[in-house]
Amino acid sequence: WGMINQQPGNVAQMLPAAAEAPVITLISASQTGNARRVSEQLRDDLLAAKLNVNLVNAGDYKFKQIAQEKLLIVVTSTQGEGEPPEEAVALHKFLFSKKAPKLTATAFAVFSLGDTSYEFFCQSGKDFDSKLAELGGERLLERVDTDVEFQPAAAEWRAKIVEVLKSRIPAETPAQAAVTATGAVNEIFSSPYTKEAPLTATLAVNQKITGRDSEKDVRHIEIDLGDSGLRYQPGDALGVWYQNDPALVKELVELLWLKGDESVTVDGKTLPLSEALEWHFELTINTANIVEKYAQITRNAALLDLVGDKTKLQHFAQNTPIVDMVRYAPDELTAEQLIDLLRPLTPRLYSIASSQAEAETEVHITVGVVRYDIEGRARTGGASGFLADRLEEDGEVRVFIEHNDNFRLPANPEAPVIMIGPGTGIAPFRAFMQQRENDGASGKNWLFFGNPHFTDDFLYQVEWQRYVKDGLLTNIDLAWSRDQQHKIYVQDKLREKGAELWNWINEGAHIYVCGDANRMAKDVEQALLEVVAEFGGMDLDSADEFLSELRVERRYQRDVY
Ligand code: 2AM
Repeated sequence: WGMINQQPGNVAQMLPAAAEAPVITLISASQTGNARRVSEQLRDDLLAAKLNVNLVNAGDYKFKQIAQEKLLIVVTSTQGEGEPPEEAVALHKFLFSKKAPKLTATAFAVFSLGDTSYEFFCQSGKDFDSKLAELGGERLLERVDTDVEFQPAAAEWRAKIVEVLKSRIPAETPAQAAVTATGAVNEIFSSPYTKEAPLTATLAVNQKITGRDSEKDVRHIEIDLGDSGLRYQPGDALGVWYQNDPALVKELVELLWLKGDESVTVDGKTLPLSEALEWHFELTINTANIVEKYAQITRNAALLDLVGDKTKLQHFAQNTPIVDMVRYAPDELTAEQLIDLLRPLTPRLYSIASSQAEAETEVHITVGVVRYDIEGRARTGGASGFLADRLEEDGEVRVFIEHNDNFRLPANPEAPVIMIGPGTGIAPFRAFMQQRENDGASGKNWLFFGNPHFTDDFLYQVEWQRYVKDGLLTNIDLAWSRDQQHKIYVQDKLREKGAELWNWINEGAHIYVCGDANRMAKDVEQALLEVVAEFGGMDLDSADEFLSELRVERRYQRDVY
């Protein structure tokens, strides 16, 4: 490739015949579907340019052969504290391990999706980009890091990378390109409803399922899909578009000495400011970027001070909703200035808590309502507040299905299933059990659940008890963290039951973890490692490899957030 670089005019002559032209491998590493959408668009662009491309999900990618790649594109998002999306964890681990090969024959490029409200913005993209270079790969194009509004930057980057790749390989006949591509793409059954064109559904049930004395407000929400024909599978998530609280919009508008009836333009449409704020902009989550922009507009001394200190700035942004930042440093803004400051509203994804085998035209979700207090003012999460407090029965809500092939029941109905889901992490396991009951799946099932108190926080208690009674749920282990002096968590239960867990794993069990990514999922993984090490008679490094193998075999799957 080095030689070809220096003689771009001779590329066609120096390469083998078109049929053997290097295939572009396009790895899609997606958490919420956005990276997947960008990857599909890029695949279509490459096909249109008559280039031979193989689009593969990170979880399906045979990464041990990565050194054989000639042209490698990675489109990745980031989750939690700078981690790669779940499906790319094994690939990421491999590249950062001692086993990573030299990539002297590989030219690569990385496109990175992220969210500036997180401290480790786009870290996964940065990791892949720097690691591929460090291993000897040649960077074809500079990486781009994007915020939630990624589409314009993605379109620009796609156009650039297509040009770069065109200059690298001679175009093939369209037929050849198409064959390779269709073979590689596993199209999910398509639905007319998407993130951009959601289904208007209605709220059927909104029931608080935590007790009166609980510190938490968790809702069981049932949404009626009507005769839409919308289909989903256990493991999928429901995307929910929401309306910001009109009272919050009013508060914000008044603090900025605006009226709310000013005309603004959003996506080419003119509408009143208040309506734009209610439906089109993120109002609940603040970011360092927004604080910085607001500091520049207002020239507020205290805010400008923060801008000089990244840690303090991040801390302030994370703990001060936009409206409270404005209250802290009030100013007069034009409607245009306010709109420019904000990020577009994005839908929230909730793990689906029902199986269609049972819920039919309904979809159920388990929503932990975000409620907190800033200087005596009650604040609620955007989507959870909308679902719990503002959406009336039969009220309209726009939804879509986000398919998640990285969280699926075993294909084999006899395989044992281990489910670890404290808090609202219980949701997909309710769907799993409904499905397994409907399928008459004979495999054993084991649930690990935890929450603060038995009396107030045992989500779906009656259902679990019935499953135990009917023999569908073989084992249930409960960790009530605050029902005794010392904390007990699901990972403690895992350690306690280590010997039996190891037996289940040897019998081919699939392990699923759902819930909090930052603390729970990490602590649970550590406990699993220790169990594997102790009862499998391995050191921790071998246990780590064992768990990676399980991941690759789809026997260790996580849906963590
Ligand atoms: P705590 O809030 O009493 O500490 C669901 O949120 C449950 O998960 C709660 O019981 C909560 O306990 C618990 N939890 C908090 N941190 C955890 C961790 N690191 N690992 C596992 N469970 C945790």
